[in-house]
Amino acid sequence: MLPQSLSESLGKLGRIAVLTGAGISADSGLGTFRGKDGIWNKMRPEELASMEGFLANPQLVWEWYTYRRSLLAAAEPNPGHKALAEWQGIHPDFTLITQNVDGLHQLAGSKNVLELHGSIRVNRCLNCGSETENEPQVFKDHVPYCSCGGRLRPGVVWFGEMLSEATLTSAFEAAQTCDLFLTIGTSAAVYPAASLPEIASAHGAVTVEVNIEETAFTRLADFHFAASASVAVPMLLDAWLVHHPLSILRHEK
Ligand code: BV8
Ligand code: ZN
Repeated sequence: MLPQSLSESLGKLGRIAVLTGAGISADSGLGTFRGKDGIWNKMRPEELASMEGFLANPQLVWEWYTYRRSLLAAAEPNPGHKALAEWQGIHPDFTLITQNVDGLHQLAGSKNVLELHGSIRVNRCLNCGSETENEPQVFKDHVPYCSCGGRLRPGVVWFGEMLSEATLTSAFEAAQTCDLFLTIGTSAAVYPAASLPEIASAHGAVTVEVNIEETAFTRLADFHFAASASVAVPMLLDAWLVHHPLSILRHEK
């Protein structure tokens, strides 16, 4: 049951912005990066998620992304992803920003998702810049190549790389103008994504953090929901619906 104060404030809040991280996909079977059994405990981010690491060992980096893509094949959106898609479907002023590259929000039905760190499903050519989601046809030493002869890299944002300016501008705008900011399943460790809940908090939005652990943002959050995203997010949607006449639009489960 949500605290009465949260439930009441949910009812008054018009503009909603949401930031998600790897934690929302944990219940879909995909690993997280930090925390007790995170990927970065076993491997160094600089080696696997940076251009330097890629140029030094493209085979290793492609092996890692190919492995993560194989996990995606078996991954389904969970109730956390689905509740966010439903919320957006009945409330127009709803911006979903994600650090995830897994595409599960889109699979759940979310629209206009702001993918701050790109998409693991995309291959980008280092030579001609073309982007495709198709299976590469040409490989040399286990590294895929573009039809133009250039080397391919995953279409994600690595450490030390700039994020898409348009995507980041939209994300900052949502954080600066929202009434309610939900930060879900992120350790709030990576910038500039981690600055978004800080910006929302600074301009007076109600901030709700959903995370099984405390994070660098917890001390700033108005509410910390210590539960799995696949349980907590549907509960937040239910609480919000109680105050919104739109609930008649909600299709029966
Ligand atoms: C940039 C590639 C300009 C894609 C990733 C010093 C200070 C501040 C910033 C910096 C600094 N030094 C360098 C920087 C900038 C750097 C940065 O922030 N570094 C950090 C580590 C200090 N940022 C950048 O480089 C960015 N670019 O700033 O450009 C620039 C350029 C040069 C120099 C300076 C600035 C680019 C950042 C993007 C990096 N790319 N990965 C991929 O392969 O996925 S980062 C990686 O971390 C992923 O992308 C991931 O999205 C991101 C964030 O991780 P989270 O999603 O939060 O996941 P995490 O595992 O950490 O946390 C999961 C959480 O879920 C946990 O809290 C856990 O408790 C919780 N959880 C688990 N299960 C559940 C759950 N919660 C709810 N329910 C559950 N069931
Ligand atoms: Zn090319």
